[in-house]
Amino acid sequence: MSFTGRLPIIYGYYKVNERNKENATIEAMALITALNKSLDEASEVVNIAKNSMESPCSVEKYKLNKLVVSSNWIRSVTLAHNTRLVCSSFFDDKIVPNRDMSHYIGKGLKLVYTKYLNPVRVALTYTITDGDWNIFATMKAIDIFKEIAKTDLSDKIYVAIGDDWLNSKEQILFNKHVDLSNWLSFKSSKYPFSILVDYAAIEKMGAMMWISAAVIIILLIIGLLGAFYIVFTAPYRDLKRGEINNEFIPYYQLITSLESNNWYGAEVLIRWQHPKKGLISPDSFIELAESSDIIIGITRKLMDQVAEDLRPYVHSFPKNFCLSFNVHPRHLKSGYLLDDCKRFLSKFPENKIHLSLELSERQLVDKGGLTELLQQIHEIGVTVAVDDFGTGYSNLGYLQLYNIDHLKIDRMFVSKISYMKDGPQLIDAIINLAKTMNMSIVAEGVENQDQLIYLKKLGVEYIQGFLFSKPLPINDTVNKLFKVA
Ligand code: G
Ligand code: G
Ligand code: MN
Repeated sequence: MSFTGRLPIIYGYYKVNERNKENATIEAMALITALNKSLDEASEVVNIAKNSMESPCSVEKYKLNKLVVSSNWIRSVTLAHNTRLVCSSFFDDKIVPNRDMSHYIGKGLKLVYTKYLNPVRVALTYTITDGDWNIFATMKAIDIFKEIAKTDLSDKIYVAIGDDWLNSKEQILFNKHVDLSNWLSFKSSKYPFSILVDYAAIEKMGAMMWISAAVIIILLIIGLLGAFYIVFTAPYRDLKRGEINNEFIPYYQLITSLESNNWYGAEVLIRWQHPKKGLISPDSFIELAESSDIIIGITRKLMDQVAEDLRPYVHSFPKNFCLSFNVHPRHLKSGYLLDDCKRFLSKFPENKIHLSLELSERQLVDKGGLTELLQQIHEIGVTVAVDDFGTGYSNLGYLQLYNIDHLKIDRMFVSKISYMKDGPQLIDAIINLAKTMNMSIVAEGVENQDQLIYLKKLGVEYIQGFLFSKPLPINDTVNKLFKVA
């Protein structure tokens, strides 16, 4: 049965069996109609053949042959005196005269095996008796079962004639002792036969179909879940692969010190050197990375890569060159951050490098247990910056609580400078706040002279932005640092 043929099964076991029961009834009724029709023909043929009783076979044989040829179902018609062959459309009475025909002769209907209906082995005979005479017609079992044999139910349907049952495989089952209580039985109103249907077997078949449908559905669900898993976790798995293959690389955005008129340091900004998609900006992947602990591994590897990048040049760096990393709260909570910082610093000569951690403003609020960690971090000379200041919550208590060293003014405030020159600006308040709290100030996103002049006037020391440097790969960073054209 095809898959779509099986689909209705999902309506349940009960429905399946109801449907099978209905189908079995339809098949059985069709079989009764077909068998009645062929027996009508047999009855007609033997009644005509009866007229040949008195004449010699040499004359009548031709008539018998004609009867058979012009019928649909009848394969032979035979006249016997008692059980002895007298004349037949099939048997040659001259070669085997007086042959015993009792095997074929029944009371009305009979199922017989016959070697004469080659290659078919089972025939159904229909006999009428007239005095000492028996006249019978034969039909092929295959002709009767032809249609039924094509259906699902063929092996559960039988034609019962007395104690003999005919199945669709052309076998006669004798004396079948079966408890018929769970069988369907249909009796012909015209001839002495019934159609029996093994309903228990049909129920079993229904159960099997139901189970196979359930299995198909379960497999389908598993397949779908698998597909969803593959589709939805693909970006994460790609990220993991990227981490393993060291595809995350540092870019450096140099920060200028207006006091020393030299480079103060650089912010490390991650990039993904993807083997298929090329260079990817963090906007496309950092959120996913930060949604699990993978951000910790990625950041740690990034720190290692930065150390490796810069170690050859560190002797020529301005004193206390500041390297700042963006650090996620997961990393803070992980318990590894302090060690990661120590490891980073250990790769450089003492006092050559100054490590700073950028924590975004909104990540600092309500993080229990942070005070101690930040104190330990300070103790090893690492400083802490609040990133994107002014975009998060306005609770300022934590600036003091955590002893924050630097305040990075978000570029949103810097970008407004050139448009609103008159009167006090929000950025003035932020700068005043930072000064009051003894924090150094880094202005982000400085793109033009107007902004630079304004910030300088307000006493901002550190400038980060495209005006001085875009985020650059290591080679360009080194070239810019040492002013190589
Ligand atoms: O580098 P870019 O200019 O595209 O930076 C976009 C955003 O990605 C910034 O908000 C920056 O804070 C963030 N970002 C860049 N590098 C890192 C990193 O190494 N770790 C984390 N957590 N965020 C980063
Ligand atoms: O971690 P943080 O959100 O501060 O990252 C700085 C972001 O600002 C990076 O995406 C960096 O590329 C971007 N940036 C740095 N300088 C400028 C600038 O002058 N103009 C603009 N539009 N973006 C900048
Ligand atoms: Mn930052």
